[in-house]
Amino acid sequence: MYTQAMDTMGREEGSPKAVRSAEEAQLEARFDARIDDGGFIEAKDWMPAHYRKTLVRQISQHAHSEIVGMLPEGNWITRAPTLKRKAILMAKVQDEGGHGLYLYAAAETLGTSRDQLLDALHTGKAKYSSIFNYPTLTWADIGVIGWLVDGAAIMNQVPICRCSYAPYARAMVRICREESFHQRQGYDSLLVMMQNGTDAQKAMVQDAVNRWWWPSIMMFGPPDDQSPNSAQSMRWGIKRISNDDLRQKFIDATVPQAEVLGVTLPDPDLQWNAERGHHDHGPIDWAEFWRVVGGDGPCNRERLGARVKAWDDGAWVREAALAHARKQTQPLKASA
Ligand code: BYC
Repeated sequence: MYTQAMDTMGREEGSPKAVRSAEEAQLEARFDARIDDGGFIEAKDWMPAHYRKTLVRQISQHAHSEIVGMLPEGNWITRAPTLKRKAILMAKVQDEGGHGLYLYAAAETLGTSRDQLLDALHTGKAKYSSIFNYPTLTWADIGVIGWLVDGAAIMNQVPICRCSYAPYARAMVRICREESFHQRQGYDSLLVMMQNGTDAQKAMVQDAVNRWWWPSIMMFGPPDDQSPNSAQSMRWGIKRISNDDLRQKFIDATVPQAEVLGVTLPDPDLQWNAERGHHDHGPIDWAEFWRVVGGDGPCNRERLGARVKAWDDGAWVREAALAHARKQTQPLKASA
C-alpha cells in the first residue's frame, strides 16, 4: 500500500474505464471465470492491475498492523505480573512480528518491495489498524487486547484463509492458528482476575473492557454503505464477509463470553433481538474512528515515532547483513 492513489480520472490501467486490448480483455475474462469458480490466483498468474493494487494495499496494511501491534503489548513485557504471564506475552509479541514478516513476504510476491512498503509506513502514507493507536494503561489491557482485539482479528481473518489470492490465503492459515492461542491466553488471564482477583483487580478489568470495547468493534472498518473498497473486494473474493456482518458475528460471539467473565460491555443498547437472531447495538462513533485513522488518535504519533526509531536504530544491522551477504557471494581470493 499504500501510497494514496492519485486520481487518474478512470484512465488507470486495469480500472473499469481503461481502454484494453483484445488480448487483455480475454485474460480478464479468464481471470473473472476463475474467481467465479472459487479458484485461486497465484503470484505468477495474470491479474488486473487494480486487483494487484488492492491486494498490496490490504496485505501491507495488515502487515503494518501486526508490527505496530507489537508496541502496545511490548510495553508490558517488563511489567508482567508473573514469569508465566511474561513468557506468554513474549511469545505472543514475537508471533505478531512473525505475522508481519509472512505478510510482507506475501505483499512482495505482488511486485512491491519491502523497502517501498516500509517507506510508506514510515512516511505516514500507509494505514495500519486503528486499534493500535490506543494506550495500554494497566495489566488488564493486555488480557483485554487478547480477548477482544485478537478475537476481532480472528473473526476478520478466518474468512481471509479463503481469499482468492493464494499466497495471502496460505499465510493466513498459520496466522489464524496463532491468533487463536492469543485470544485464549487473554481470556484466561481475565478469567483468573475476575474469579480469584481482588475488587481492585476486577475493577481494573472492567475499566479496560470499557476502554477497548468500542475501538474493537471499529476494527472491522466503516459500515458497508460507507466502505468504498468492499464491493470490488467482495467481487474478487479478497473479502468473503462484509465489514458489518463480521462486526455482528463478533458481537454475537462476545456477549456470552462477557457474561461468563462477569464484565459488562459498555453499550446500554446492547440486547438480543429474537426477530433478527442477533444482538442489537448502540451507535458507533464513526467520527472518532476517522479521526484515529486520519492520524489524530491518542497514540498515533508515538506509535509511528517508535517504528521510525526502530528502523533508524537498525540501520547498522541491515548494513552488516548486506556486507556479510556480499562476502559470501564473492569468490575466495587465492592466498599469496
Ligand atoms: N483501521 O473500504 P474499507 C491484529 C480503512 S492485526 C485503519 O472498508 P477495506 C493484531 C481502509 O484501509 C489487524 N484503517 O476498506 C496485530 C480504507 O482506506 P484506504 C489488522 C481502516 O480494505 C497485533 C478505508 O478505511 N487486520 O489483529 O475493504 C496484535 C475504507 O475502508 C480500518 C487486517 O488488516 C481500520 N480498522 O476493509 C494483535 C485484516 N478499517 O485504503 C492483533 C485485513 C478500514 O481506501 N484487512 N480502514 O485509504 C481487512 O480485512 C480490510 O482491509 C478491512 C478494511 C476490513 C480492515
